Amino acid sequence: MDLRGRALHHRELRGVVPRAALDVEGALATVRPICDDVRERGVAALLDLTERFDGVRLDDVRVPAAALQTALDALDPAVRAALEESIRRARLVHADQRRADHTTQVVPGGSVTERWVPVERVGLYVPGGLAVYPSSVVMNVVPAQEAGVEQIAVTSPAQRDHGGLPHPTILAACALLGVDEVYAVGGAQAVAMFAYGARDAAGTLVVPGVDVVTGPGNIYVAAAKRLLKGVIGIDSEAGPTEIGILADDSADARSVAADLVSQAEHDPMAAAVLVTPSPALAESVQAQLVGQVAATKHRDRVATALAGPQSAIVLVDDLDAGMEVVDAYAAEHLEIHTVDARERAARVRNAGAVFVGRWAPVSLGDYCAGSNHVLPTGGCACHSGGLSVQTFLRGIHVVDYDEAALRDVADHVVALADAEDLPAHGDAVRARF
Ligand code: HSO
Ligand code: ZN
Repeated sequence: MDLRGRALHHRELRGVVPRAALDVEGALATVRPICDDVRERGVAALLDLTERFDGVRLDDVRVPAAALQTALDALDPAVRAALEESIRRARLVHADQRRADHTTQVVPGGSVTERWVPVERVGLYVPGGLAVYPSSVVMNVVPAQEAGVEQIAVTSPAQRDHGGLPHPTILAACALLGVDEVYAVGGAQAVAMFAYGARDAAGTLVVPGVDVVTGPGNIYVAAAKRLLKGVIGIDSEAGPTEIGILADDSADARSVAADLVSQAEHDPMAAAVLVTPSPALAESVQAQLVGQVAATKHRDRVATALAGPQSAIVLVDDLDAGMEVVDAYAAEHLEIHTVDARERAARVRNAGAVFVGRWAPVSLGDYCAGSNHVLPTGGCACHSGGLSVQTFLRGIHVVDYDEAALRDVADHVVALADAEDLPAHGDAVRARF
C-alpha cells in the first residue's frame, strides 16, 4: 500500500488502513439460540452443546480438583518455571495498578470519597481451538486476583483427546495460580453459562452466574459477549491478533520480519502491518519474509495471514506521516523500530500496547514482559485499553455532607431541579430545613 504523497486527515486514514473483515454482527444470529438454550435448560444444554461443537459427551461441566493437581504434577518443569516467571512479572505490574480510595473535601463538611471495589465474581474465558494458551490463563487471572476479586472461575473448551477436560497445560496453569473452579465449556455457550449461571435437572445451581466475563475467543465468543453485555460486564471484544510495526532505515529487517511472522502464526485472519518511509527496508523485510515464512512451522497459516487484505506494507512520506498511520490503525500491538523509538513510543495515541525498539518484541509481551496480552483489536484501541486490574474494579462515590454543607448549596439544587421541571427533587432538600 502506498500512501506517499496522499494528504489524508487522520479520520480519513481510519478508512484506508488495512483491516480484517470480521462479521461479529453476522455471528449474533448463530449464537442467540445457543445462549437462549443455556438460559432455559442450564447444564443439560451445556452438555448437549459441548457434544455438538466439541465432539465429546461430558458427565459434568466442572473439572474435578484432582485433575488440576494431576495436570500440574505432569507439567514439564521448563514450562512450569516459565509460567512461574510470567506470573511473577505480571503480578509486579498489575499490583502497581491497584488504586487507593480517595476522598475529596469539596467544601467544609461535604466530601466525596471514591471507593474502588472489586466485582465479586468473574468468569475468565481461555480459548482452546487452533492453539492452546496457558499464558492467557495468567493474563486473565493475575489482574483479577490483584484487583481483589473473591471468586474466579475459568472455562476452556473440552478436548476430546484429553478425556473431555480442557487442555492439561491450561489446567496446570490454573493450579499454579490457585484457581480451583474450572469448567470444560467453550464457545458462546461458555459465555452464556457465566452470564446466566446454570442449574442441573434437579434444580441445583451448578454454575453460579458471574459479574464480569473476560478473555479472548473466536468470533462466536465475541458475538456472545456482545449479545450478553449488560447482563454481564465484559472486557473488549477480541478479534484476530494484530501487529503494527513502525520502522525506519535503522531497523533490523530480520527482526521486523520475524515479529510479523510471529503474530501471523496465530490465525489465518491475523494482521501484520509494516509502516515505513524506507523503500529499502520494505524490500529487505519482504525478502526476509520469503525465507522465514518457508521455514516456519505454521507456514500455511502465516502465508494466508500475510497475503490477506488485513496485512500490508505501507509506504509513507516520512516517520511523522507513519505515526499518523499507526495511530489511525490503532494496532493491538505496535512495535517501533526507529532511531528515536522511545520518544515516538511516548507520543503514540492509539495502540493496545507499544513495544520499544529491537529488544522488546511482541513475543516478550505475550509471555514474560509483565504487561498484559489481552488487548483491544480491530481498531478498538482508539477507545479501549487492555485487560488490567481496572477491568475488575468499580469506582463507587460515597457522598457525605453535613447539615450546614447541604444548607449552603440548597438554593443551587432547587434552581437546577426547577430548571429540569423536577420540583420534587428540590422539595426533597427543602423538606429538611
Ligand atoms: N499475541 C496474542 C497472545 C498470545 N501469544 C498468547 C501467544 N500466546 C494476543 O495478544
Ligand atoms: Zn502472540
